[in-house]
Amino acid sequence: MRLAVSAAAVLVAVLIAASAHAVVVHQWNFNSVPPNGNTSNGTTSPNIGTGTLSLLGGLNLNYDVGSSSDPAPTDNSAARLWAFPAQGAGDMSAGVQFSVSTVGYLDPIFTFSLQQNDRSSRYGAIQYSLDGANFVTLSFFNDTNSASFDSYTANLSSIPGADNNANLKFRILSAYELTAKGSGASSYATINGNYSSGNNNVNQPNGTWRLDMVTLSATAVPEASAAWFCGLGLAVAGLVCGWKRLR
Ligand SMILES: [Ca+2]
Ligand SMILES: [Ca+2]
Ligand SMILES: [Ca+2]
Repeated sequence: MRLAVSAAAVLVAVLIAASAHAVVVHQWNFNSVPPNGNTSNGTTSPNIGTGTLSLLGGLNLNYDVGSSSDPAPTDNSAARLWAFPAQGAGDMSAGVQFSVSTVGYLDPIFTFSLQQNDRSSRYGAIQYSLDGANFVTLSFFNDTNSASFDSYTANLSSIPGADNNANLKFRILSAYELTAKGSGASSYATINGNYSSGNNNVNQPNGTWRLDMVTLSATAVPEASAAWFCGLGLAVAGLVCGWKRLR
């Protein structure tokens, strides 16, 4: 009996190892469905999964050319965030929030591609929430090339509360230089030193961020382990029944 249990445990371990790879659970590529050949329109509905997006701090959203990290061959849009707060106001309040349930999944990793124009805040923060209400700042980022989309990652695989969590949320927020660096100005800093907030003017663009390929990857809770525990429960029940019958 003990030998059979050990063999079964080894088999289950092998099955779990074989099935434990990250998959995309939620993703936003912001591209029109179906493609319509116009990158100035798109959608905030996820192309994978059931997550939701919301804007924070009075931001507006429209669409512009997307990131090269998006494999879409045509009609690749990014979400263009604009109407950021005035200089010296609204530190860590303006940005975008993603609700990304991990029910049935472990070890979530949140990634996105972001282009920050040269009149926007070069500093930003990535926050997460396990209860959907209280947010923790995980890291800050500092853009050094306003022309490029850059990839950012928030890895929550070492935070057990992020697993199998219906309330998991992430925020990407603009931040003061002092908040992000721990030194410098208590206001927004840009790459060219010319911060510009408020509504967008096409001829004199204000600060904008372009966001694309927002992705929540995670590992499915191994079904093999659930089957194993179920089988173990039946085996124990059988032994108890058998033992009672013998008495
Ligand atoms: Ca896109
Ligand atoms: Ca489009
Ligand atoms: Ca950049």
